[in-house]
Amino acid sequence: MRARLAWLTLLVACGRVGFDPVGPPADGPDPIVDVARDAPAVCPGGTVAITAGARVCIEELEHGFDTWTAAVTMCGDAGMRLCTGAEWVAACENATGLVDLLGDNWEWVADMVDSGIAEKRGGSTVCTDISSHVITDPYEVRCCKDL
Ligand SMILES: [Ca+2]
Repeated sequence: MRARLAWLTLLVACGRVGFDPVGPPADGPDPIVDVARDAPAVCPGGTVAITAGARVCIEELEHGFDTWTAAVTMCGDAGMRLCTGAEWVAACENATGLVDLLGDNWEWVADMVDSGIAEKRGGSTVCTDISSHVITDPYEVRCCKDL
């Protein structure tokens, strides 16, 4: 009897046995068998995982010069999006394996500074340096994807 009580106490402590006055959701997944939710996410090939508030995958290589609007479209067509300035800086300060990120040509990021003017990064040797330019001129592009 004491062993059964100890076992039951352990199950309750682990959340395997309990009292649910409401009951499970009518159409929701069973939390015990929903293992996919906890499966580790992996960045696609050619990208590196960074933490910029949330976990994000950023491309290792930049793309050639394009307008800001074309950059948004290109990243979207690849199932990604243009990196935000914060993501770009986080990658610059913490990630390894990224090519031509700093001290190279400027790269568009998603942030708009004003109507028709967007932010760009990477054209200096300091990660936090920022520039902006009219979106119709071409600069390099690097895409991100939520992890
Ligand atoms: Ca670059």
